[in-house]
Amino acid sequence: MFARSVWGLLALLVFLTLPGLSLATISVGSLAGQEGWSGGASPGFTNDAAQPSSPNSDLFYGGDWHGQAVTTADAHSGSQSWLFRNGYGSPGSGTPFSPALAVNAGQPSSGAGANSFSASFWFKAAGSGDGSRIMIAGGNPAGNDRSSNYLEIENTLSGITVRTYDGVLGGGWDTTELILATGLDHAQWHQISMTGQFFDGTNNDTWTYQVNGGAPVVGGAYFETARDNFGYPYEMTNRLKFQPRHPNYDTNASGFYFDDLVTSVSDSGGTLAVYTTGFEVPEPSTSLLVGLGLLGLSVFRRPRFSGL
Ligand SMILES: [Ca+2]
Ligand SMILES: [Ca+2]
Repeated sequence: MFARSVWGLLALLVFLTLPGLSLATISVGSLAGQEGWSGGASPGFTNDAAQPSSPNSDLFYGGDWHGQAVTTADAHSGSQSWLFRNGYGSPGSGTPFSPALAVNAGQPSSGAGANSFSASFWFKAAGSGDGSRIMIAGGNPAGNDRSSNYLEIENTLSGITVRTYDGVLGGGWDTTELILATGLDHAQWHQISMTGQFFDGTNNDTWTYQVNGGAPVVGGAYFETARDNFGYPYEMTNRLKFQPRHPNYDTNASGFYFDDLVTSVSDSGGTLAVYTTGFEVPEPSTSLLVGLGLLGLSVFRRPRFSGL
C-alpha cells in the first residue's frame, strides 16, 4: 500500500513538472494574452478600451469599458464564454486571432505542412436584432490578414443570418453571397463548423460549412480568388481571425458570445495540430480526475515492480 501511494505521488509529480503540459485555464477579463490569443502581429486587441458602457460588468476592467471579455454572463459549456462586442475593424492585425497552430495549412505548392484546416465554435447573440455583425474566418500565420474564406454572422431583426462570400475569378474584389442560415433564434446557442481544403491551382480551394449540424454547404475561398485576381501571393491558414463589421464604438451593438471553440490542421494522415478551449478555469474536480487517472495508471503498471 505504501509503495502504491509512492508510485502515485511520483506519477503526479512527473505530470506536474512535464514541460509544456498544463491544464488550460482562461480567466474572466480580457482574452488578449490568454492561451496565445492575440491581435496577430499586434500584441493586443486594438481599440479594445474606451468602448461604450454595457450592462455586462465583466467588460469593465482596468478602470475602463472594453470591447471584449471572458465572462460568466452566459456559457454553452461550464460557466464561462467569451463576449466579443466591439473593436478594431481592420482586415489586418489588431483584431482577435486565435492561437497559431504549429502546422500551417494551404495548397501543397505553398510549402504548407498540411492541406486542410477546420474550425468549429458555438455562438449566441448578446442582444436582439441589434445589427451586430462579426466575421470569423481563416487567419494567416503572420497574423496580419484574412487568409482564405470569409464567413460572418449578423444579428438582424428577423434573427441571426450566417453567410459566406465567394470571389469572382477575373472580377477583382467582387463577391457572390452564399446564405448558410437565416432566422436563427437570438436567445439560443448555435454551432458553426467549417473545413477548408486546399488544392494547387488558382481559384479552387473549397470551404465546407455546417450550421447546427445541418447539411454541408460547399463554398469557395474568397481571398484566394481575390489574390489570384490581383496577382498577390497565396496565404496559408493556421488560426481564426475575428473582425467586427459593424461600426466600432457602436453603442447599439451587443456582440456575440463564443464558446467551445476548436481549430485543427490535418492532412490525409490525420490531425497534425489542434487547439480547443471552453474559455474556462479548470474545475478542481477536473484536476482531481486527471490526478486519479494517473494514480490508476501507476497502479495498473505496478506489477512490473511487484518484486519490490
Ligand atoms: Ca488553390
Ligand atoms: Ca465555456
